[in-house]
Amino acid sequence: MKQPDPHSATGDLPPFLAACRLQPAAHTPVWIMRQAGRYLPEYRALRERHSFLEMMRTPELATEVTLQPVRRFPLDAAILFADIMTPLDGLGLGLDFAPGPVLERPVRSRADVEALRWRPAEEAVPHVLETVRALAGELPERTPLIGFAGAPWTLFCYLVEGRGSKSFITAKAFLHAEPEASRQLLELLADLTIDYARAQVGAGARALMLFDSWAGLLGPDDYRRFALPAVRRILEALSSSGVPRIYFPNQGATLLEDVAGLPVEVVGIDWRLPLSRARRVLGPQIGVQGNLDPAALFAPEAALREAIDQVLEEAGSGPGHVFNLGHGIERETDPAKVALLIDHVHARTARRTLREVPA
Ligand code: 1CP
Repeated sequence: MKQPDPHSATGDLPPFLAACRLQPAAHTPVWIMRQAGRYLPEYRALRERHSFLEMMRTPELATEVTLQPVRRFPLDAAILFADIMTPLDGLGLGLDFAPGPVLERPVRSRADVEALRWRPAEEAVPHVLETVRALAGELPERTPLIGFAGAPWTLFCYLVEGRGSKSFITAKAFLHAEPEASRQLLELLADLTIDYARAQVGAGARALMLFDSWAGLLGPDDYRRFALPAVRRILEALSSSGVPRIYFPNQGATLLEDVAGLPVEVVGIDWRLPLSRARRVLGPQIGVQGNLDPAALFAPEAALREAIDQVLEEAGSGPGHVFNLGHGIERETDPAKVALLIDHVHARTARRTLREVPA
């Protein structure tokens, strides 16, 4: 397992890791949720010849797709090309993508929960760890690899619903009809995720992100009863991993008081909540990641620059901001706008946090 970075005392950390540690960085680091994907012509070209599952399961292809955006843009981090459902491939529920996750045999009863057995990542998804090892060898030192997993509640949504949904009403109904079996399933998903995340760090991931895309479907009481304990257990278990932990409770503005109590370095904020307000709730010990509305990338250049400046202004001049979109990039986005975004953030924030140069 990786030790904490020996350069942390010298200010020589890559900007992404420095920001995650709330240390001054040479510039505000940028990466983009879903940065490897269909808005890139080189992704679409590969995707014409291979299914999404095939791309994820083949280390050469998954490595290539992870590197595509990093070659094209001066991004400050890479994110493993996989899906939140990938580690659940080993549960034998008949996982496919069309294009979102679809399960042949969703979990619909207490008996279904009790029948579930998970295997360690090294056995169930060795190809993912092989991809992480390949990437750790190929990526430049200044471009750390982010490993990731789905948070238990978000995985629960797909496992019980069996596919994507706006309301995930089957999954939410199961929480209320079978609270004990639900808790048991969330616990199992936490155990599996701890193993999967540790394995990614062991293979060379230098940060870990937990995607709780459907956190905002729960009111604060249900979030506290069901989703939060499983997230807390994962984050606590990963405290010894030596890498920064990022938690993204999507549409979680009303949950942030609870999130503020988690053992986490950075919280991802969706585009609905200004970063200054998130910072006030989270306090000075937690960094923020986000949160440009992905729709801003469709604005004319001048308006896009203004929207970026607005996010930087909201983030404030202190350390602990990782620039990102407030959710995944849209497929119709022009890659030239992504280049503009990254250059603009880098130019506007260059050394500002180190020497307080006036803008
Ligand atoms: O057909 C294709 O080309 C596949 C489309 C696709 C891609 C490119 C899917 C199916 N997943 C991915 C990759 C992916 N998914 C990454 C790779 C790294 C990156 O570049 O960011 C990551 C981190 C994810 C995470 C993911 N998958 C989340 C959490 C983030 C979020 O957007 O909230 C969720 C909810 C999923 C489920 C999923 N997988 C794929 C789709 C289209 C979806 C969403 C389905 C739905 O809306 O319910």
